[in-house]
Amino acid sequence: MIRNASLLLATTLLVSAATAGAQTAPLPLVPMPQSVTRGAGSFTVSDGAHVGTPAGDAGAAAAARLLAAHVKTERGLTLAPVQGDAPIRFVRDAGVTGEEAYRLDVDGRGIRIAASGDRGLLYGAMTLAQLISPDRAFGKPTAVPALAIADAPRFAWRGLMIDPARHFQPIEFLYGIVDQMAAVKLNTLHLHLTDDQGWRFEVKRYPKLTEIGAWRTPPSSGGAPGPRVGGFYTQAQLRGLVAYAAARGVAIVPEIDLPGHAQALVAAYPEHGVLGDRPAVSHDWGVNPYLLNPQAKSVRFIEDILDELMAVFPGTYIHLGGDEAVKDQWERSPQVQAQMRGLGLKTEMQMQSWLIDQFGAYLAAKGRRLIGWDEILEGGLPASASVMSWRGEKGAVDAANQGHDVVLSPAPTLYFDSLQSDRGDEPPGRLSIQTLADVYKYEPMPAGIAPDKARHVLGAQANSWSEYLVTPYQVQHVIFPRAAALAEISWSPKAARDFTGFLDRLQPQIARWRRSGMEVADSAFAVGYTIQGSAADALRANRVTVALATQAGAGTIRYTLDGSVPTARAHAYAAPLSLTPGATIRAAAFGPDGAALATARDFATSRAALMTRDASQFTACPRGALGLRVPLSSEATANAPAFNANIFDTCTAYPAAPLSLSDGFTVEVARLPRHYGLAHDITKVRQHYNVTPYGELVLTAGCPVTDGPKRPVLATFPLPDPASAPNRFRFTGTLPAGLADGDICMQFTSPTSDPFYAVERMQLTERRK
Ligand code: TNX
Repeated sequence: MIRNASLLLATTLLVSAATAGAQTAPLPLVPMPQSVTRGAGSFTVSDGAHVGTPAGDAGAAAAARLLAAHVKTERGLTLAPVQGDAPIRFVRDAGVTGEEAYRLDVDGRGIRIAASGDRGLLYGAMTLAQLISPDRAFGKPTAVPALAIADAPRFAWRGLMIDPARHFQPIEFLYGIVDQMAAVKLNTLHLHLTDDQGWRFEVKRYPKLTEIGAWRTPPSSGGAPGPRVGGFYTQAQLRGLVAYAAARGVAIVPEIDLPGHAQALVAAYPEHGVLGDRPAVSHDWGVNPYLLNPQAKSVRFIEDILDELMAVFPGTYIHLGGDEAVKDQWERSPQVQAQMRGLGLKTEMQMQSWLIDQFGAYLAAKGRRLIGWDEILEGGLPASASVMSWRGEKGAVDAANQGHDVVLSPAPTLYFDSLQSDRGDEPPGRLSIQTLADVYKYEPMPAGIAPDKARHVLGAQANSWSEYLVTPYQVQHVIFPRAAALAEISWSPKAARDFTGFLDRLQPQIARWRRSGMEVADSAFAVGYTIQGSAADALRANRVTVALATQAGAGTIRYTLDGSVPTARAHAYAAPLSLTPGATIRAAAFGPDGAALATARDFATSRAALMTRDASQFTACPRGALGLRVPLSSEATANAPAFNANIFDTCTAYPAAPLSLSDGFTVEVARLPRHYGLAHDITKVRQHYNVTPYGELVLTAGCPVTDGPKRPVLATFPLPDPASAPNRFRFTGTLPAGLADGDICMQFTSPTSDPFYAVERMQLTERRK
């Protein structure tokens, strides 16, 4: 009896705690709405629930269908859109002002989404889809807590750029991106449709743009040409995409990049190039010299292309690039120089400005607006042109203060080709690491814009440049989950920013993305390992102390030492683990609901492992040099192997190596294609003295650059003939006794032409006592 009473009491306490929890638990919403008021009670949404829309309201019906589609995929519940009234209903309300604004009210009797605009109804639907899919009870009814949401975006341009020019992606991939942009209220998809490496937009009047310009033949790893790669979108395909995106509130901004990044165009139509030669479609990343000719017939050629582009893309903005156009070809062309004199232009920058003006005026006459990368500011800009600022924020500040509309898209923070962690399992990209937190911290309204000019800041955009993103998997990996941070900084009020709260709200969104088939990086939540003190000390003491942490600092870390996969019941990590070298630590972070936030990662503590370092653990020499994390070849589709490399000085260092304990080593080396257009930066590439024809790998104790010029050479290995050697090989050598612990510098002295080399891994062998 007494036992029963206490059981009853315990149950009552549990229930009331759970109810209180439901009212205060963070709502699973990303981006955070402008205002949320919680109420009492809830409304339960079950399988088969009706969703009503006003008779004859096509926009509301579309929003209801989208709601049903998301809830089906993300929560396993089938909702039934109907005309007329229902407990869940969409209504038009002229009092909710703003095309993207909506109100969402939930009480015990039902759910009401109200908006004046189609996009408002749509965003209300996306918010409700998130409220319905917070937990893992797939297919089960869900109680949506009572609340009142009044929501509208902070910025009008919430953009994402996809770069199918560098690596072509199938059209279906873009459909998936549009779906997931809409889910987090991103509304602008910028398609970088042309570049040196490929032309992806079908132009009926100039078919060679895609017959020739859509395909390139990258060198294979042996140096011989590999199979051609590429592809393009037909106008019919793009029209379909535009309509699909419009129905999800997403406008597509097409980009034709000019006058630089135009090598594919010149490959197809050399008569619109500058010097008359016909290049191949480029397989060199970076900055290539081929420019569009500013002559009258080439201006008309582009206008013809723009006519076809505008017929496919009905949106206001047309992006015409303007970035990284080195002017060597214009400088060398008597014809371009004569044109400049004729126009009274003194510099090639002014020539670029003039050219952009021609197109700006052409677009304006058709009711469109030109937008370009911030370089278009340099020689003066037509008033109607808008600027996408990528070289930091200065372009945006200058442009907005001059009265131009601007979009903030600064490298490296909003460059999604920047790696999101320093993990060794991160796929290739730029080594300037921009974490989820970095994106979340970004403030799209730069200081320095006069208050009366703030309205010129249209919003923010992230760019997933795709030199190193070959597969849809890889593109998705850089976009998700950082797109959620982008969505929140561009939609939510600035005052609502709260990274910890965001991390909680992000988990359900990650689950939704995964259920929708997206690859979502777990880099921010995966456990990373740091040896405390030096590896040498650990080896000497036969005791290693390892700290475990996740980048985002979310969840409880749990680990095993017996090789089993950690579960929510595994040991909770509280303080650095002090171990006798040998075991492998396997750890993962778990959320409050006991779900793992990331796949478990391993850390081997064997003595051999403590003496091994791989590419992601090396430091650049000189430290801080521009770094890339590159695949073995430009078309490699696997995430690994990936090599951290500084293409300006192929030197890398094994930091704080336990040399005093080592008697030998193995270095694993990869030969990589040097396929970079460096333009004027070519002078920054460091050539080191080579003795043998293909150069050597020189190992020194300490780095000549940082530790003084004369460093003891530990070993020298001539590099094999690239024409016949495999592209991965290894060198082994011995080390003398008596060396002090310290950096091992690994310098390649190969000629600075193609190829170059990177170290994949270095393993030291332990000296027997
Ligand atoms: C610079 S940003 C570029 C692109 C590259 C990108 C790589 C810009 C307008 N031009 O061509 O893909 O860096 O991060």
